[in-house]
Amino acid sequence: MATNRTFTMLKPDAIENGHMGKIIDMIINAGFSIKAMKYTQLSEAQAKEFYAVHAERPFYGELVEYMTSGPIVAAILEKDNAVADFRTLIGATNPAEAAEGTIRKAYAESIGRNAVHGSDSDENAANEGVFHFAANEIF
Ligand code: IDP
Ligand code: MG
Repeated sequence: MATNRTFTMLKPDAIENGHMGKIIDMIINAGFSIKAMKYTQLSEAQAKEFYAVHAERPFYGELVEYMTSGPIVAAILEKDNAVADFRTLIGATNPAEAAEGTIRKAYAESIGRNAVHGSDSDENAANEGVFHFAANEIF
């Protein structure tokens, strides 16, 4: 995957709260194009593997439980400077600290239930994309 791509998930709280369409609209309006997308639910094993980097953190169990609690939308997005620009669009992890106009400011419930995931590096974006999508699902 080229470095102009990032990976996102609309998390279970965003779907539950009916924000799927509005968040996808914000993403497209910010200039990202959708290269892959699916509506799915993570298994416990998938959520544990996806967030393995946080395995030692006190919130890991809660995070896995939350991320498997309902459907998500997974997507690969393309734009110049995708990883950094998408982190700017989603805002800080804690919505109390997220800037006006960001997705988390508008839709996150809390630091844990924060509506959306965004990759933190080109390397992780590539790995996370491959984790969720087969080659023939990426355009
Ligand atoms: P990020 O999603 O902004 O990159 P990370 O630090 O990578 O934030 O944490 C991954 C996810 O773990 C967060 O998006 C959030 O859902 C959850 N999380 C992070 N910190 C906390 C916390 O202090 N309490 C509960 N959940 C947290
Ligand atoms: Mg992160």
